[in-house]
Formats: sequence, C-alpha cells, structure tokens
Amino acid sequence: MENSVWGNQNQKRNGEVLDGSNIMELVGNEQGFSKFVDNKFHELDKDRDGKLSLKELEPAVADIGAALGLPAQGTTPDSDHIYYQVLNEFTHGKQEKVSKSEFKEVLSDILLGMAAGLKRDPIVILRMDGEDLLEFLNGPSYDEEMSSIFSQIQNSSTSLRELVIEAFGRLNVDRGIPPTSDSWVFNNIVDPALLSQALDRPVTDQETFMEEFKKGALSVVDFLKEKPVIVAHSENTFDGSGVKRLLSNKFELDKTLNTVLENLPKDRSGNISKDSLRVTLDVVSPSAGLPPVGAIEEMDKVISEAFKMVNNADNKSVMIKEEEFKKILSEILGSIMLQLEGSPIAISSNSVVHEPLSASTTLLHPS
Ligand SMILES: [Ca+2]
Repeated sequence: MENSVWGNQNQKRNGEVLDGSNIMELVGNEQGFSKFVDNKFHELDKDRDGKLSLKELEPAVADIGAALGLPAQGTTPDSDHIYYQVLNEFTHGKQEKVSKSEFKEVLSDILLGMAAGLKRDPIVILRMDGEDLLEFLNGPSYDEEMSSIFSQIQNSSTSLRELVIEAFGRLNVDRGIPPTSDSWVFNNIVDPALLSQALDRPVTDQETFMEEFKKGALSVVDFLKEKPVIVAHSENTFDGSGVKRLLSNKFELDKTLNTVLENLPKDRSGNISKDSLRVTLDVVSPSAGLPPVGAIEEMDKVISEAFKMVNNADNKSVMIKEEEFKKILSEILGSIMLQLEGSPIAISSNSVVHEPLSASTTLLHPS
C-alpha cells in the first residue's frame, strides 16, 4: 500500500496517529501540491478538454466522502446532502465545468478543513492482531471484569451463545476486541471462532459462562492472528468551542452562511422559508465543529432543544428576510454552544477500516 496523506498506512504498529500533519505538509508545499493537483486533474479529466465536468468530478467527490467517513452515495439522505454540498463547493453552485485553478483552490480548502478536524480530534489506527486480547485474557483484571459483565447481562439472553456474543460486545478496543457490531468482524472473526463450541443451551451459572467465554476468546485470538483487523479509533469532545470560534468570527460566519443561502429556494421578494433552518444548520455544522445530523444521538437532542428554545413559538414555515434568517440561525448556534459548554458530549468511536475503503481513497494518495 502506498502512503496516503492520512499517514503512513504501511506502518503496521499499534497506535499510529493520524493528526492531519501529513495533509498540512502536502498542502503547504506549493510545488508538491501543484504537482499533486496536476496528477489528480489529469486522471479525472477523461476527455482531456482541460476542464472537469460534473461527471468527471464524481470520483473525486466519492473519495472525499469516503475520507470524511461518509457512507457510500445513495445510503442516506443526510450523507447524500453532504456529497451534494461537496460537489457544490467545486462548481460554486453553478452546474458548470471546473477549471484546474478552481479545482486546486477547493481541494486545498477541503483538505485543510480535514487537517484541522484531525488536529482537533486525531484518529488512532489500531492493528488488532490478538496480542492485546491475549494479554487481557491472561491479565490480573480479567476475572473481575468478566464477572462484572456477567452480572450485568446474565438475564439479557436466553442462550449461552448469545450471552458470549453480548460479552464480546461489552469489551472494547482497549481489551483487544474489534467492534463486534461491524458485520465483517462478526461474520469473519466472532461467529467462526465460536463454531466449535456447543453453546446452544440455556445459561446456567457464571462458572460455565466464564469457561465458555474464555474458550471463545482464545479462538478469537487465533482468528485475529490470521486476519488482523484495522480499527480507526477516535475520541471527540464536543464542548461548544468550535461553535464559539465560528460565532466570534463574523467574517467567516457571514461567508459560510452566504454560500449556503445562495443555494436555498427563495420567494420573489428574496425571502427564505424557516423550514430551511435545519438544512442550513447541517451545512454549517462542519465549520462549527459539529457532527452531521443523525451521527450522534446526544447531539441531535441538543440541536432540537436549541430549535425549540429559539424557534418554537413561531409558525415554522413562515417566509422571512435573509437577515432575520441569519439572526435566528446565529441564535440557534448560540444555544447549542451554551448547552455544550454546560455539559460537553464526549464520544468514542471505533470503525473497522475495510480494504475497499482505503483502496477507494486514491484521490488522497499522492502518486
Ligand atoms: Ca473534461
């Protein structure tokens, strides 16, 4: 595998950190970045007319989406909306071909945005090859931790098999278990590892559970040795500081809002429906250091609370002037900021890095 701007993915050691520094280096090197853009542009410009059509931009947009961690296009309306926004960035909302200098400018903006995000919340790449799990199984905290898990889940499952699987789900990457909610991990590691055990029987006592769990876990160790799983681990804290930064920078806030407002439907007097507030907030979210809607349940609660507080009394689909629209949106952002400052949301996420994903982000690999 070649080096990507995310970091050197060839290094198969634990805890490799993607903090955006490689991206900064790439974009900051004028000559190197020009060459990078030249190569990518040439690859994408299939008909060699020196411009990129919407069709020719598609692979670039798909790569950027994958790099942002979005599901494939067509998966959810929310993620499709972000893809649409990325494409709009390139075409400036006009459905026209894109020149090389426009392509370079937008790509640089997008990459620097990603780098800033990674600097704030670095991603740690973990290679799970069974060693950490084996260490945990033989370690001093094992018995206590497993019996605590047993007491929490003993009544939740009817069969021993389900209970063992549930217990794997309770152990996280710190214990050397890749996320079992990932279907690849389940189908290729957990499920086959348990095949040789007779687990289709009722749960009786803790001792039996402990014995069967350990057998299963040792078998998982063997499977991980054969097929190590790469996991991208990140810990994000949303404490409102990103929103505060955006709100305190009037110039950036205006620039961001104007770009969004240009693309919103308006009536003949140029008024905008309050219905558009939600979608506008979504587009502004990355600049405010907020996750996309639907990504984090706690965050969605904070946001709907902000909408209730600022916007609840009025008729929600009323048409309002652009200035009023901006003012309400700023108030909503302010409310989100205050809520997050009061009680920050901390999220730890683990996603399995599958080969197809890393292979598809060719745009971001300097060649
Ligand atoms: Ca072309």
